Formats: sequence, C-alpha cells, structure tokens
Amino acid sequence: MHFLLRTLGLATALAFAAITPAARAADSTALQERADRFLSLVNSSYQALYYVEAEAQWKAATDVTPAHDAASEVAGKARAAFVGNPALIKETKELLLFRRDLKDLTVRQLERLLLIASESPMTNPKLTAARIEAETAQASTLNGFEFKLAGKTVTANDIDNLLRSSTDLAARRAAWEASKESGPALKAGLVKLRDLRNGVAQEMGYADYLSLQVARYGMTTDEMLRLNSDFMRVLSPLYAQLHTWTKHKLAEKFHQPVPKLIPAHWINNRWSQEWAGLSEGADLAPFFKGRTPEWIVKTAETFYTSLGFAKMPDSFWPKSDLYPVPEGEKRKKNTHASAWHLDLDRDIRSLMSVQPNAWWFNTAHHELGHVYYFMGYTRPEVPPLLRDGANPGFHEGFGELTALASAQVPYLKSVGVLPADFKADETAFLLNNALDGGIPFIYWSSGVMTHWEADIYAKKLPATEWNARWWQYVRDFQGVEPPAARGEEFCDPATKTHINDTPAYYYNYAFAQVFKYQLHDYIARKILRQPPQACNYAGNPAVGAFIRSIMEKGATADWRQVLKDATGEEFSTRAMLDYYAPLMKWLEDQNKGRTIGWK
Ligand code: X8Z
Ligand code: ZN
Repeated sequence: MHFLLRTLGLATALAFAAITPAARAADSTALQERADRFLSLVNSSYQALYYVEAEAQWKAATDVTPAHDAASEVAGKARAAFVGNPALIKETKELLLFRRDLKDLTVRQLERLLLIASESPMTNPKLTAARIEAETAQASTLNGFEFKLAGKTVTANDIDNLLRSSTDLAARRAAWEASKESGPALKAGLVKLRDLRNGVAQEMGYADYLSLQVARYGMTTDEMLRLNSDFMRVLSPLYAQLHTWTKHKLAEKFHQPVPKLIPAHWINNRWSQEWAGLSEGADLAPFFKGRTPEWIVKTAETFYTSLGFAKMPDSFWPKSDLYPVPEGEKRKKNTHASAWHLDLDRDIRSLMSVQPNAWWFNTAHHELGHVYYFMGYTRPEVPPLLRDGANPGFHEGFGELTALASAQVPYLKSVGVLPADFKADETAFLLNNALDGGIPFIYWSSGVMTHWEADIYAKKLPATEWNARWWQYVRDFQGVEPPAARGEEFCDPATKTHINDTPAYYYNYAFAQVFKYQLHDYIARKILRQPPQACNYAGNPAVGAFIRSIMEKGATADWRQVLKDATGEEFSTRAMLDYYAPLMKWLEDQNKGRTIGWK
C-alpha cells in the first residue's frame, strides 16, 4: 500500500494526479479499500443510530409527552454526535478529493454522508445541540396543539370534514380561522429555527438551509426556483381557466357575487392547496359510506401486491398508528400522514388518522407509495446511506403516482368503490383530478410554499414581514385571499406542518406532480396501452416490474439518469400538459364570456 494514501491531504491529492499509471492503479486500489472500510463502519453505525433516533421520534410523534420529547432530543444528539463528528467529516472530505479514483457508488455514499453531516455538524456542538432542542420543542408544540371551535376541542379531521361538507359561510369561516390558531403558538420557535437551520448549513459551507436541501438534486437554489417558476409558467393558461371556472362555481354554491380572488374559506382545504369537491359527477363521498378505515389501508396494500410486490412486513400493522385517537383517550399525536423507515430495513410504519372517505383513500395510497419505495431499495446492493429516493421528489412522486392511480375510474370499479355498471362522466373525473392535487397544487407548492421558504431562509426576510409576504404570495400565485386582513399577530405559514417539521422541502411535491405524470403516461401508453385519463394498474405485473426497476435503485444513481433510463425521456411537463389537454377545451367552452384569471 502506498504510504501517501494513509496521510491524504490536498497537497498529496494534487501529487497523486502526477504519479505513473501503474503506481496510480495500485494507489487507487488502496484508496478504494480505505474508503470501503470507512463506509462499512459508517453504514452500520449510521443505520443503528438512525433506528435509535427514529424510534424515539416515533414515540414523541404518536404520544406527545415531556418524557418522549426528552428521549427524542437525547437520541437526536446521540445520532448527531456520530454523523456530525469532525473526524468523520474530515475523512469524508479527504476521500472526496480523490473522487475520480473511487467507484461511483463510493462517491455517492461519501457525498450523501456530507449532506447528512451538514444537518448536525459537531464542528459546532453548541449550535447543533441548540438546533436539536429547538426542533424537538417545535415538533411537540405542533403535534400537541389543540384546536378549538366555539370553545370545544376539535381535531384536524373535524375541521377538514366541516370544510368539505358545510355550505354555511359563517361556519366555514369559523373553522378556517380556528385552523389558523396554531400559527401564533409556533411563530417564536420558527423564528429561532430559521436561524439555527441556516446556521448549521453555513457551518458546512452552504449559503443557507435551502441550498443545503436543494443540493440533493445537484442544483442551486436559483435553479430550483427557476424550475418551479417554469412549472407555473407552462401551466398558467390552464390554471387561469380553472380559477375562473372555480370562482363561478363557488359563487353559485354559496349564492354570492363572483369575486376577483377566491376567499380562502370557500375552498375545501385549509390552505387552498387542493380544490376538491367541486366536480359533482366525480363526487365519491357516497361510495365510502359503510367502509372501514382498515379497509382503506388494506386496499392500498392490495394495489401493490396485485402488481407483484410482496405484502408489507407483518410488523407494519401492529407497529403503525393508522387511525384517529379513540374518543375519550387523552393521547395527542401528529395528525399529518407520514411513512417511516425506522431501521432502514424491515421496521416500516405509517402514521395516519384514517377515516373512511375519499381523501384518506387517496392519502393511504400515497403513504404506501413511500412504504413500497422503502421496501424496494432495502436490499444488500443498496448501502443504508443510500436507502432513499433518487431525490426526495422521487419519493413523493411514488406517493403521488399511487394516489393518481387510485383515483382512476377503472381502478375504483375493480376494488368495488364504484359499482361495475357506474357510467363515469370522463370530463367530470378529469376535472376532479385537475382540481384535487393537480393544477392548483402547483401554484401552492411551487408558488407560495417554495417562494416563502426561499424568502425566509435564503433572503432572511425579517420575521415582522412573514405573514404579509405569505398572503401576498397566496394572492399573486394562487389567486386566493383571506376572509379578512391577516396581520403579523398571526403566522399563517406555520399552520402548515411541513413549515415546522419538514423545512425547505415542499418543492419536492411540485417536482413529484410533474414526475408522476411522466411515469403515469409511460405506464398507461407503453405498458397498459390504455388512455392515461382512465386506466387501471391493478393486477398488472409488468407495471409492477417497471415501478420496481426505479424503486430498487434507491439513491445509488443520478436521478436524471434513472428517469431517462426508465422512460426514455428527460424530466419535463410534457406528460402533465398532455393529460389535461382534453380538459382545456372544455374549460374554455364553460368560461366563454367570462373574464379569465384575476390579474
Ligand atoms: O404531506 C403530504 C403527504 C405525506 S408525505 C400526506 N402531502 C402534501 C401535503 O399534504 O401537504 C401529500 C401531497 C402534499
Ligand atoms: Zn409523501
């Protein structure tokens, strides 16, 4: 073994490039061995500590108590003490100086390790400890928050159900306002976290926390913002038509004059992120009467097993927390759906509050998309450091793809949600797709969420301007306005789960939308040979093989290459636009004579 390689440094790295080919080959082998030994130790320790932390976080998220918060904090610090260890960072950086002489899989693991270390660099232990403490406290406030409506405690499901069903504008406004009550409780913690998150990223040489997150794509913040603006630009004619149609529809529903901007409490979602429930011909509410929550989750599993995937591990069922806290029980838990890969192996769980309705049917399919991605890349060829999506948007993309497949009429018939002789109005279903998580969602995710987080992290927007900027973006991007002025005594962005516990992440959902249509288009046209707007994946093993071929790679390959290899196409909005092309004509017809858009 060449001695140089045991004492690598920048000067030696440069010298290394100048040595003879034979010596270099011998050194490369030694270097690779050194990296292999390092990564083998890191992978197994990482996996073990990841489990300790995930288990503690799971307890804190499913049963909010001071003891669980304290345990979660300690576990977080223990994991940080390892992944952020200065010796580990130094060795990783040194090895990366020789990236050209290392295997691609090795370089990927080293790069990933640096990104992981950048979340909790122990080169600044005080800062990292302060961040973990603040993150734990914020999660506890968020998960333990009690919403009150007319003096009575209500759940997030109660608020959502009211917004889905009530035609009483005063009751809707009260529920909407109640849903914004968590904001002030979360603001101080978020202000503190903005600086701590930026601090850890800067400690490792990133400009801010958003650029650290975006690095998972191999992109800069500006490139990511441009990509998101592009999504909005290409979809804007369709969005303007949908916005126009929707405000006329809502004005009719509530017997109100047609507004310029849509009042937020008119829409069935707390943030206007999806505009479901307006396409009458596609109303699935009656078809979920009499179903159980268990049936919803089981059906989502059957979707995957019918494609040739294995069942979920047996432990999924007893270890998950799938249903609302039973009445009378005092326990508080996170009410937002999530999927967890606790040990980066077979301990996979989901946290949900499933009720038997179309929304949870969709969401359960989304969560199982994550679960099957976990299962897909959990194999010896994928080291624990790379047991993750090709990028985070791929992960959300499989969630969203599964949700889109579960909303197709032939699938709904095959699982018995719709009767076999149901005569579907194709336009009504396509319109529902567009409204419910399709097009308005882009203006929420690429527009409001991404731009607001860019402002607070990258542009350091003063906390005294947070709510004003938020509503400026809601108006400009979504064409929605609050029922009354929302001053800085509120912090409406903080009412959204991700702003608190999954920061600088939301553009991944926008990416996932575009990505899901690309995969869906390929599956429908090339594998099923069915129209993308009405197809059924269930029971088709070729579809399963296609999905698995992407999932099983995890993060071992570049995401652009993975997408190209699978579909033959670069990342593009082409499929999304094609999918809705038939709807555009219909909307133009419906909107004849109306002023289009709000600008
Ligand atoms: O958070 C989720 C999933 C869990 S990853 C339920 N979604 C986003 C949201 O609810 O805001 C799914 C689509 C958008
Ligand atoms: Zn998800």
